[in-house]
Amino acid sequence: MHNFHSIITTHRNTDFDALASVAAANLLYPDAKPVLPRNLNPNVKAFLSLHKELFRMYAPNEICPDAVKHLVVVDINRWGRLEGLNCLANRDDLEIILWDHHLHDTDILADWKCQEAMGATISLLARRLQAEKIGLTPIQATLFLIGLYEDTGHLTFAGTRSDDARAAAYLLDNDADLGVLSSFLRPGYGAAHKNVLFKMLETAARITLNGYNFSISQIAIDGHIDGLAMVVRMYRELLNLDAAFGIFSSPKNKKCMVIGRSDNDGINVGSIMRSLGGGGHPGAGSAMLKAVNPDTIASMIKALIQGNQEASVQISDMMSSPVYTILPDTSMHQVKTILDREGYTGLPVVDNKKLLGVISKRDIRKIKNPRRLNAPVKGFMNRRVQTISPDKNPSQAARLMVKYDIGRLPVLEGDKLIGIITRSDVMKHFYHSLPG
Ligand SMILES: [Mn+2]
Repeated sequence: MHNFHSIITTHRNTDFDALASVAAANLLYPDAKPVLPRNLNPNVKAFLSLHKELFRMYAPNEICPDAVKHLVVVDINRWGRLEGLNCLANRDDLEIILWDHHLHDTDILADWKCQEAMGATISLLARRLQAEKIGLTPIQATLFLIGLYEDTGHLTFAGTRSDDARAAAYLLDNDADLGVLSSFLRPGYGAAHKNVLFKMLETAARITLNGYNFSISQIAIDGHIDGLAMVVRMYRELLNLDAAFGIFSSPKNKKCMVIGRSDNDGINVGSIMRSLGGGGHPGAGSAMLKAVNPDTIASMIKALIQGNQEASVQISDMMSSPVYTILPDTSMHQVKTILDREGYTGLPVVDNKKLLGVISKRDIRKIKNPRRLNAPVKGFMNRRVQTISPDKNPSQAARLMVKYDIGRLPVLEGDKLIGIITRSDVMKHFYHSLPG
């Protein structure tokens, strides 16, 4: 038993961001001793067994909690996720410092904290290390970059911030080793993983809801299998789904492990998992449920995705309205004049608010005989028009535009034209910071 006065700790199921943050905090608070939960992610365990001498860590049962007066918590903000230290929650003589990139559900009330929306906690700590000009060894820089890349999906997840990229640059400047990094970020794919993946491929149905394609696989497993998150990610990539969810039930201990991976802004796995009592980021998350039927969990996920969607942007919020339209008897000559004058590439043809077709500049260019320009537009317009309804979302509009190679979609309520949505409206939505 050690009577440490000052300790640094992090969450159970310790991932690389958590381990890296503990090691980085140790550079900022050299008097504090790192205390690591015994429950580690498998690749973290592999890393530590290889680097045992370099990162001296203590287990919670090796220290005496009563002696602790100064606590540094990294990459987590809830007492319940710490190991063996819950008894510290009610102490009022404890000074607490918190470093975390999770903003929700905080119940560790810190005396000082750095809690910011960031792709990884290690980026917050790296920013401070850089500012304080504290030197890093290549091994430290490598570990920190592994944590950063794991939590940000190599800087691609939606929660990634510019400070994450700056931290990555700083760690590369300090000789982070990309070879070592990729060997730890690509965990082993073994027979157990193959079995689970094949079961998922055999059983899971593709679900389409509000224009999103996702799947919910329900797989019974025998005991605990490490690395299921990797299998869910592989499955999502193989089937090119917006999101994939795995409900892994272990009938023996009546527990369900739920793991989600998403590649689409519209399906926020982190918020879905928080609703299920777990946590995570927009692109990745998990939850552990006890004594809940897997079918119930599957319908909860579906309901959450549906609910998520209803709250998000609809076509009616971003369409242009009213729409410049022309009547079916307008001559092609007039149509050409209007298109040139207004700078449109196409116009809907409408009679009494009812959409009859669409005429585009391309259609006019195809006319070789100039005398035909006197004929009405109804003989030239395209009557098979792709349309969209106002309650759909921008992803669905984008999909139709890509699929049919069209730059605008009339928005119909029933058969009435109520607006139009263009490729640039959709682009503006996806690139939140485009002007206009
Ligand atoms: Mn993290």
